[in-house]
Amino acid sequence: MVGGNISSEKIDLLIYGPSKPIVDNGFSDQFVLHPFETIPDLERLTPAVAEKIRGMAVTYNSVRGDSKTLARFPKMEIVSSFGVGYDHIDAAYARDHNIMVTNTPDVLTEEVADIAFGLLIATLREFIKADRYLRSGLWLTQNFPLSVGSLRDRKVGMVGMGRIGQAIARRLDASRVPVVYHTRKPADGVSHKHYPDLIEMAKAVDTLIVIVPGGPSTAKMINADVMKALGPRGVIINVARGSVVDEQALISALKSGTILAAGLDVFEKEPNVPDELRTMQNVVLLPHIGSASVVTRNAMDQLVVDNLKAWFAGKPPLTPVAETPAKSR
Ligand code: NAP
Ligand code: 8YV
Repeated sequence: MVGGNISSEKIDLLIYGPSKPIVDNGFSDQFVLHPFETIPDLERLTPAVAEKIRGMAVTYNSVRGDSKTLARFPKMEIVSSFGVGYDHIDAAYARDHNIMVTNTPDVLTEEVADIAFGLLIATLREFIKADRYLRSGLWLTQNFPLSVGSLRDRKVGMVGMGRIGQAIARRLDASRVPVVYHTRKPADGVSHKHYPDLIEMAKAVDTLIVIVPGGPSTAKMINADVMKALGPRGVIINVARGSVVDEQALISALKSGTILAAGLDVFEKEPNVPDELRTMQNVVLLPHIGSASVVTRNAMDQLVVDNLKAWFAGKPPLTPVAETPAKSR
């Protein structure tokens, strides 16, 4: 089925999260926008306004569409969320309460794959250490030591082989790096070897690139046993969610030499990153920048707007999440 009824009545939207020009300026005067930037801000929302809200744009995952939040809006029809990952939205609650949820897939796929591939090379070839070495003047005294890591002798196990996983695999294929993958079921149209068992795959490779959704089904799936199976040449690249890797187990494994190195774009309690990680030399740390270019973030913001506009024009949403397919309403 399709979106909300079209009428001359004004449509009240909650804009929840940081202000974004594309969102703030993206709606005609048929819409009334109610901006609330932070979780404490939302506490100031009056029941009289909450009663009128029919749609919600979640502009960043620093705010949450959990069941308690969604329950405040009796007339809510659609939550249009920023980001392909939507572990900050209670999609099961939304489904059970006839609320459509949309996300922003595809428009960020290649950008995130670039970051994953770049992070892998930066970790193996020690870009950050080499940059610091040059700046400190040490190159004047001797050459930078050869990197232990190289893409040339690696075999990569992808944890997740969806849109972004496949885009990363394409980059690895072009670089002649052998790739296998673990998911719950084999991915359609993917010719790489599938491992239904993560530990078995970790034993067979020396590098893991993690790109699965967050949430309960993947929580801490990269645990101490997986790290042990990966072994002392092991490298872990996490561009998925911090929740997917057991951060304490990772710190121990990096310290003890159970694995060699890690490249991380995401962390358990962002933006807080444990001091132990921040002081380690065998990690490359990025502040969750997988999709963070102007061009890609603009495309994501636009899709947040376009999903709401399609819905309130009586059309199917452009990118509904799996829990609330367009036909479910
Ligand atoms: P997608 O197309 O839905 O792919 C998800 C992949 O994960 C599928 O291959 C899926 O296969 C697999 N998967 C899901 N649950 C699993 C489980 N319990 N065990 C093993 N494999 C599982 O999603 P996408 O567009 O590639 O995005 C993936 C995730 O990347 C997002 O959800 C988000 O968390 C993260 N992300 C991060 C950034 C960043 O800035 N760092 C940017 C964008 C996205 P099966 O269903 O067969 O298991
Ligand atoms: C965003 C992401 O930075 O799309 C995702 O799942 O992790 C990133 O693109 C994040 O969603 C910010 O809200």
